[in-house]
Amino acid sequence: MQRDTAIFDLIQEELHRQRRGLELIASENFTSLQVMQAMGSVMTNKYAEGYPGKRYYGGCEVVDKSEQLAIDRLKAIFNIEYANVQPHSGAQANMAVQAAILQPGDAILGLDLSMGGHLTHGSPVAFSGKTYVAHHYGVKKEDGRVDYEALEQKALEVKPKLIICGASAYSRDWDYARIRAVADKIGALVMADIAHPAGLIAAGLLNSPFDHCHFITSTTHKTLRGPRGGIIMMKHDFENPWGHKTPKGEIKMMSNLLDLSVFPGIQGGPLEHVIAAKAVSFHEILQDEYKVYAQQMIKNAQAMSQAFLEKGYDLVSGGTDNHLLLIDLRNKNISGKKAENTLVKADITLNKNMVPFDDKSPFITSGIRVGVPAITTRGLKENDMQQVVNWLDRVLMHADDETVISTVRGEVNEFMSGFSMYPELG
Ligand code: DSN
Repeated sequence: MQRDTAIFDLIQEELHRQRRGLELIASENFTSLQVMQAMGSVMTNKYAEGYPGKRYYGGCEVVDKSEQLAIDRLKAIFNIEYANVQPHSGAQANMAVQAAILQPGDAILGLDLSMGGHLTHGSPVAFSGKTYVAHHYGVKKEDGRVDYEALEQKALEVKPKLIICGASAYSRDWDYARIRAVADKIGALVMADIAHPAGLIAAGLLNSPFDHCHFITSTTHKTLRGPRGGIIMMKHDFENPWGHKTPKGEIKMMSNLLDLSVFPGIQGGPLEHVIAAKAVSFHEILQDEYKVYAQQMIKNAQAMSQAFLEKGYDLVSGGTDNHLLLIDLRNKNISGKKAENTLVKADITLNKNMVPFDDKSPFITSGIRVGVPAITTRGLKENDMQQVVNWLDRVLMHADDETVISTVRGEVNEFMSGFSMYPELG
């Protein structure tokens, strides 16, 4: 068959784009070569609907072992009893948990999207907001931190069956115990979506939700540095307090409900090539080097935060506990959209982001989100963060000056050429 040069040329082009730029999108990372090799393997050819040992197809004896390894390694990372590694994405993981325990029209309570929350936590444009009656809590205007008192008041008022914590643009740690205490008052269950900080939690650098939240979901491609995908976890299995009837009778245990909710509830054949790659990344997380990486993410985020503050940038909540910063650009007279579009011309990628109490639309935004997982993987250290912030500042303060932008781009490219990336790929 004729080689598809069009796509392979584009893959090469993307490799060069990734190599030469400063990647500051907080939800992106660079996997190891062996993670990519597992993903681009013959595992992609296999149909394996079902779970290890209970499949609807023959020939699953090998993928059974691979999927079981992924499950066992994930359980070892977080010291938990239950893991499902089949969700194709974080959105699918969240959908599966909600579909397992809720009925259409049930009330849920999650962090408002405009305050750092996620679409799958009850946004009206997503399945969660369309299927369930979604209520939201927010952050406090004075310090940008989750308003736990308002959360409690709202929970007592609307009595959600599920409280969701976790965010995609929140730079502070969570008080999971406090949220569980609220949930217990009203008999609600709690789901923590740790897609962003999962790697820092795995390394023991942030509060752990596992003792407090009934369900924990995550993606595998952000701070966990694995392939693109989702996972669902529970520290302990337990009986569904609301019972659950299926055509085959009542199902009591949450582990069964969650498995059934992923397949056949919302997905068909699992992506066994991605699951194999998840297993490889979980193996990497269990090594000592991963902890060093996670610690470096924190050091880099702290150093970056300090450098931005010294230049007068307005960080939401005044700083960070994790791997990202949310910056309100209103005092710098540039919108998030213009910042994103200008920085990309200097080979610096990040995303525009609404900030709490934003007066601009999600297409414009007043802020940007800056993350360190990818540059930390490249090998940048805390001493490099001042230079990174200097480049961002120069571009943002000269957003209409093509000479400045192209000079910064040259400096960024030259600097990043000193951090080798996938040398095996030529
Ligand atoms: N899109 C992810 C992020 O950028 O945080 C969340 O789904």
